[in-house]
Amino acid sequence: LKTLIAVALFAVSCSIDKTVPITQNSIIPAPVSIVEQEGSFTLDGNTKIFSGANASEISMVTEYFKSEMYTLTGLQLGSSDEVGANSIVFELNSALGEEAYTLDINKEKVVLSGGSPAGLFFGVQTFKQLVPAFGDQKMSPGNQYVLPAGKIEDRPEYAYRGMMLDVARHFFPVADVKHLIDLLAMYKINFLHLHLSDDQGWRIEIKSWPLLTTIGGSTQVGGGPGGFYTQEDYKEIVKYAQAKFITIVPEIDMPGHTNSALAAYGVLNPGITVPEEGALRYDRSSLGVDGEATPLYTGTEVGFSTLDTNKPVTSQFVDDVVRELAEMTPGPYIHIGGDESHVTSMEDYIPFIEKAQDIVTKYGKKSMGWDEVAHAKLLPSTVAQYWSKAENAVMAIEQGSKVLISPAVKAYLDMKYDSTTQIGYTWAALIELDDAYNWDPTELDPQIKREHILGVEAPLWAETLRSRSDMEFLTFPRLPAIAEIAWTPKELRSWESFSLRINRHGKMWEAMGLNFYKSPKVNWE
Ligand code: TNX
Repeated sequence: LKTLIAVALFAVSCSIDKTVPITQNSIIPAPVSIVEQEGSFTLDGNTKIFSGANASEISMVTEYFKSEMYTLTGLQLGSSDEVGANSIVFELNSALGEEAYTLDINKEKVVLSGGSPAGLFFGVQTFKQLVPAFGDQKMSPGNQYVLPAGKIEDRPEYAYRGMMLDVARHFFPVADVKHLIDLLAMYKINFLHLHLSDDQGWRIEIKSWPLLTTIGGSTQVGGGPGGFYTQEDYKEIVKYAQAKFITIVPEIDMPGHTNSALAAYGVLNPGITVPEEGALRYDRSSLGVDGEATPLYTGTEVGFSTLDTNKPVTSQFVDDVVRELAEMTPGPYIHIGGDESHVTSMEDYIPFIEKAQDIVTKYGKKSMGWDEVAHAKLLPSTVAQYWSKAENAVMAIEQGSKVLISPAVKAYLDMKYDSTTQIGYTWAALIELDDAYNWDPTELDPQIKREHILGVEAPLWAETLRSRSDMEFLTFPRLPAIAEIAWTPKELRSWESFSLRINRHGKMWEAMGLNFYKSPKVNWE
């Protein structure tokens, strides 16, 4: 009889409060610590935001929170200047690390504390994932959402959690980049690296070298019209990303991967009239190794182009490009590329990289480069991006540099999921969702240790991409897997848990109309 009563009571209590305990959440990336508290918090039309003494400093986050809540639930939350029942309190707590936050949800109120506005922003991402809504609600002040009570303490494992988008092989307009930024913010990604130049296209306006974009930006892989960002466009992207606590890392790939620059300013192409004679300060006919004219390139080979590293005009070119880029980039890094310079001799490559690094320093920035740059003498502030060779990463570490971890075999978003994937490459690996999840930056090479690692970045190369929808398909659900590797300490990660949590994200992506890969490794029902 006792058991019967217990079962009956349990059934009654379940029907009253159907909230799943907070420990059974679907938060990605998984937070560092979660403890249950009794009861639940009801978010409704009367819930008020309180941001006390720091109101103006954190208004960017509270305003963002309100607009996100509106999209998610249809509720238009107001503010209050006192903490009453049914409040969400936002506060800064300098005892927490900059990107750390705590989220305390109890019956009466929610308290979100952040080490900085960035920490609060990441806490908002967590809160959003606890609201039982996918954004398809009708706006109604009567809507109610029950959140399980509990306390979350959270902070990122790595300072750099990034994605790279190749806008050179396929040009993505500003709206697509903003859309991607919105998606990255959900997973607490804080750097977006834009691969702004390659053989097939130059995508950023450089006012002192105008033909880079007018000629060099005029096509892309497959021969489409290409495109480029004006400096205003780029600043708009930077600003949009800043509002989501994402730093843009611009890359100009040099001295290889430069055919588009050479098509604009190589051996002078017959038929091209150089405009504005008065504006010309250098001999524009000679960035390349002399000999032949360099046509635009729309194929997908790599490693065939190089700047002539020995010409003074080349140094001037790098100086002008880096200066203009640094002027419109508030973030700390300029990426100088340096990969696959197969037609540059080592004796030319090394001094070129060192020179480029000096120019970046001169304009107040730190350099990033693909792992090959470790052949040069690196400054300790330079970051080497490990994509292919652990020995290069180790050479960088031995010089005192930090490494950014992007192994092609695990982190490349342009690899196919399996042999049937319609777009993408296979040269490094097939990368199923569990492959993208089941690895750790500290386990790639015994000489690459935790303290050498700045963070993790997932690059999306775009040779096989044609649209925003293609970009979404290769990025989701692998990007959340990489985001969890970068945010959540290794001992707290498990594929079994991730594969269950991702289900709810799939539902949300469906509601958003996102084109994601329904990996057979996950039960999406
Ligand atoms: C190698 S990764 C490249 C890129 C290609 C990519 C395609 C790297 C530093 N270089 O130029 O787009 O493979 O997967």
